[in-house]
Amino acid sequence: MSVFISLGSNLGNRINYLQQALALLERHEQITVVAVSSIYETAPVGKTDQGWFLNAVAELETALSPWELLNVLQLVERRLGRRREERWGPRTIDLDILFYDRLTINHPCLTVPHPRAHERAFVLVPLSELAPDFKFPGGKTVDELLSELENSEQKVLFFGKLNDKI
Ligand code: A4P
Ligand code: MG
Repeated sequence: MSVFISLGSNLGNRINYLQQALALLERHEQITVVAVSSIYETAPVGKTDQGWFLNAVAELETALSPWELLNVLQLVERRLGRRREERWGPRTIDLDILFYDRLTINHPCLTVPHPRAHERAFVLVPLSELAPDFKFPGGKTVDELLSELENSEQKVLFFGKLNDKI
């Protein structure tokens, strides 16, 4: 299955956390990292009194079910020192499933497609590098949603390519 995930970090050595998360996913027998976007430095959304994030999006190919994949993402988060304290608070690494093929899941513990992805520049900007024409459930493409956000206040600055930073 083709899967898109988002990666975010705003604590400690942020670039290192993104890189380590991808390395751990790549090491999993049933996960292949197909593509990784550039990294963007982004102003915090939701809870705004915290440090800026580094965000990226990756495309995975996996035979794992969505629930198995969620489990692996949470294991990786824990290995990288993620502590679940406050919702939307600072974190070493946050790994979210954006899309799992064309599947829709509505469960309190797993909502796919990610319910807030379409309104978040920190997701749409990196996603548009990998899949600009990918259609969201409402029928709009990544680039269409992005152009609707043009006048929003969300700050997303190009930070660099992962390979140039490590
Ligand atoms: N969960 C449900 N659906 C999913 C999914 N598609 N992928 C559940 C992953 N997890 C999913 O997540 C809480 C629960 O969501 C999990 O137990 C899982 O079962 P969490 O990672 O513990 O908590 P969280 O990340 O604080 O909450 P949430 O709701 O995932 O937050 P958001 O909406 O993802 O926001 N600003 C910038 N600039 N960059 C960011 O990366 N991230 C957030 C987190 C807020 N502001 C940000 C950023
Ligand atoms: Mg999360």
